[in-house]
Amino acid sequence: MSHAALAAATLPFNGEVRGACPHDCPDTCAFVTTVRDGVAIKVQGNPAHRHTDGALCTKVSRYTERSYHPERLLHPLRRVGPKGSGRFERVGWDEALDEIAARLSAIAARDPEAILPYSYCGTMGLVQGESMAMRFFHKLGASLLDRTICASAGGEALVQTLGAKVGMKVEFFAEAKLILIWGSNSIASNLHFWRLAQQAKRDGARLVCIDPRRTETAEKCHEHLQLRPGTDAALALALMHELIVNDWLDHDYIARHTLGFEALRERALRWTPERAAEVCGLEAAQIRALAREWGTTRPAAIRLNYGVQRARGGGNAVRAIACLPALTGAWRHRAGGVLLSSSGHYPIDRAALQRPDLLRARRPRTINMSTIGDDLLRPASPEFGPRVEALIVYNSNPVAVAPESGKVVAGFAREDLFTVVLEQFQTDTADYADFILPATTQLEHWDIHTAYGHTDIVLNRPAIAPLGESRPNTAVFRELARRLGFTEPCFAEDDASLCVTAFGEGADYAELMAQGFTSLHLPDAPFAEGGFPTPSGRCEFFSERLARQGMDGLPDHLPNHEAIGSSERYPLAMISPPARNFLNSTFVNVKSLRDIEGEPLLEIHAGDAAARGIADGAVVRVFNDRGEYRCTARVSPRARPGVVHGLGIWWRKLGLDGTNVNELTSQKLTDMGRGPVFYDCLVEVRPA
Ligand SMILES: Nc1nc2c(c(=O)[nH]1)N[C@H]1C(S)=C(S)[C@@H](COP(=O)(O)OP(=O)(O)OC[C@H]3O[C@@H](n4cnc5c(=O)[nH]c(N)nc54)[C@H](O)[C@@H]3O)O[C@H]1N2
Ligand SMILES: Nc1nc2c(c(=O)[nH]1)N[C@H]1C(S)=C(S)[C@@H](COP(=O)(O)OP(=O)(O)OC[C@H]3O[C@@H](n4cnc5c(=O)[nH]c(N)nc54)[C@H](O)[C@@H]3O)O[C@H]1N2
Ligand SMILES: [Mo]
Repeated sequence: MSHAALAAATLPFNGEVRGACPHDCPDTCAFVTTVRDGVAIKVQGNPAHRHTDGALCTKVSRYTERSYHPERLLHPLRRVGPKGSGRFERVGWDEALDEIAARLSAIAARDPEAILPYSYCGTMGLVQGESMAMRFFHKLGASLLDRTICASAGGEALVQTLGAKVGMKVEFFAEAKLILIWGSNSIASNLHFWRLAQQAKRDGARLVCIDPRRTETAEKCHEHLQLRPGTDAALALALMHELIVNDWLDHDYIARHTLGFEALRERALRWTPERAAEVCGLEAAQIRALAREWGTTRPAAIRLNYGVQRARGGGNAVRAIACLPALTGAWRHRAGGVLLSSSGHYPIDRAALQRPDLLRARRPRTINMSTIGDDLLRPASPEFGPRVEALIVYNSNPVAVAPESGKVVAGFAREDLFTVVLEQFQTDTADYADFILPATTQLEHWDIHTAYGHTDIVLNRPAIAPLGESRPNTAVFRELARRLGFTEPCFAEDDASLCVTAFGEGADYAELMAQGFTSLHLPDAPFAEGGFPTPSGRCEFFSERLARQGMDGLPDHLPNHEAIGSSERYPLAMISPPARNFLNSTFVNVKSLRDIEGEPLLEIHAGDAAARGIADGAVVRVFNDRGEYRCTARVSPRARPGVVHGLGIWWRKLGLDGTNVNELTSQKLTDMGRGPVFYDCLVEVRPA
């Protein structure tokens, strides 16, 4: 189907429009928006899409409340007060774009690498994400951004072990007889997988949750291993130990489809359940029992999620866990194996979308988004290059979500930094902008979506006209390109056409237009006969590529940067997983959802609370050398002794003292993938 057919699709004044949930969640739901007299009146799950199964989460079923929110940004704004004061005046689009273009041109004339884009997954769409924006920054020669803030440690680990971000087809979890839910609060952050796990449970499967927090998911599993944060690799190695000594191995699968078993065997034999139990804070008997289950149940599957890889050894942990299915030949069955992310299955034509050829011979430096605090404060130097002079933020709220907020805020507060923020709302980040440009929401623009928790493509058609003067991200970069004199035809491509460019011949657009989604054609059991997309074609227990980089070729347990017991002043380990009714920092400003969450909370074990004279509901100071954050203590059976949970990610300005939990997190990085270590953070807590 040509893009003309997509573009010809007009906005209905009345009717139903098929779309896609844009949020950063494995489920990527297909939804249907009901429009009456040009107004979206409700958003519902598309009943025809089996992964959505007609049901949306609480957050997205309130999507119209977000789109029509009284605080939606509807006009371009220019700063009038000091940086961060949040005081702005209304300006016209032409005035805003002319001034932004002039500022960027002047900086680019000196050194385009002084300009930095900052974006993440406010929308997961391929069009409103990195398409026109990347073309613009490539042509400009701006610094590149290493987009590491969420998943790069685990992603890199999958690439090194399985060959790509690939795994089981999610639908077959329903047929498994044992499911390990590992580092995932599925009920909160992967709801549509949880429905499949429930189906498996009704059919007799055992569910085991591995999580330092007793989450709502952990409560509903048969078994919960409440380990210390950042100790998963030790647990996985001890499971291997037991598989080996009890010979619960698939020798044929190992011989034909894996690499490095002998070396892994030697490593794993050093990890007795007793040794791992000591590290993990578990009982050796629990580890033995889990190994027996994994070794003797067929089919057996692991729903691994990104919670395990937000600590120093996160990459190694994912590598160790990803080895478990090959050891037992679990991959032979379509309901066996592991799924962390399915995003590597999609044939996206990124070169066509992002046009890296526009860089020509230039090779701009790359800045890691997870250390944006330090990088904004860094002076020019031969190693670093020029000081960052301009920042263009879209699809992200770094002042709230990036680690070590004290530094991030200090960087954004630089009066000599020129900051443009494309946003739907006046977030903590938008407060620091020189210009805020109002962005459309998913109901108002075209996009096309892959998923990381299933294997369908979902198309998003606009259901209503843009509210106020808001514009899609693509429109802003097209206009800036024109003002900077970029004449390549790719800067004129419209959004419907970009949807087609994303996959070209690789997707069935007629089906996408007709039903809103289309499935990739993949085998049910992708690695039943091996065929891993690694260099060796095998599941790589030992990775030559890692060894060549001077790293350990085998997975191992790496203690946290800030391991429990390593500091006398800060004895408590803090993790900060998402609050169920927010999506990262998105939805925090939707009052009905904020009312459910109540206020920023710190969950703490009764023993730890009593030792500090902290009563349930008391306001506490949570602090370390990086900063201090005040919130309300919830003495809670969800916390194990020694571990506290600062549920995220509140807007700073909606918190008790204008900060949030990232005031405490560090800019240290993971072992692989240069990722952040949000869940590797020691603190102390006192009554306020
Ligand atoms: N409702 C809701 N859904 C979301 C999000 C949201 O903010 N809210 N965020 C979305 C995004 S961006 C992502 S990346 C995913 C995140 O979802 P997940 O990939 O599931 O990751 P997290 O929510 O970070 O953590 C999941 C669980 O891991 C646990 N955990 C923390 N540290 C460790 C550890 O060291 N070992 C183990 N085994 N477990 C640990 C946490 O307690 C938490 O219960 O969810 C997406 N879905
Ligand atoms: N302490 C702690 N910190 C964390 C985490 C944690 O677990 N603990 N999780 C981390 C993880 S996993 C992630 S992924 C990051 C998430 O960090 P971000 O990707 O920054 O996610 P959000 O906080 O949801 O902010 C996205 C912003 O994009 C805006 N947006 C949405 N759609 C559009 C659009 O079409 N155009 C424009 N211009 N803007 C749009 C939204 O309004 C929202 O303000 O946070 C990380 N930070
Ligand atoms: Mo994420």
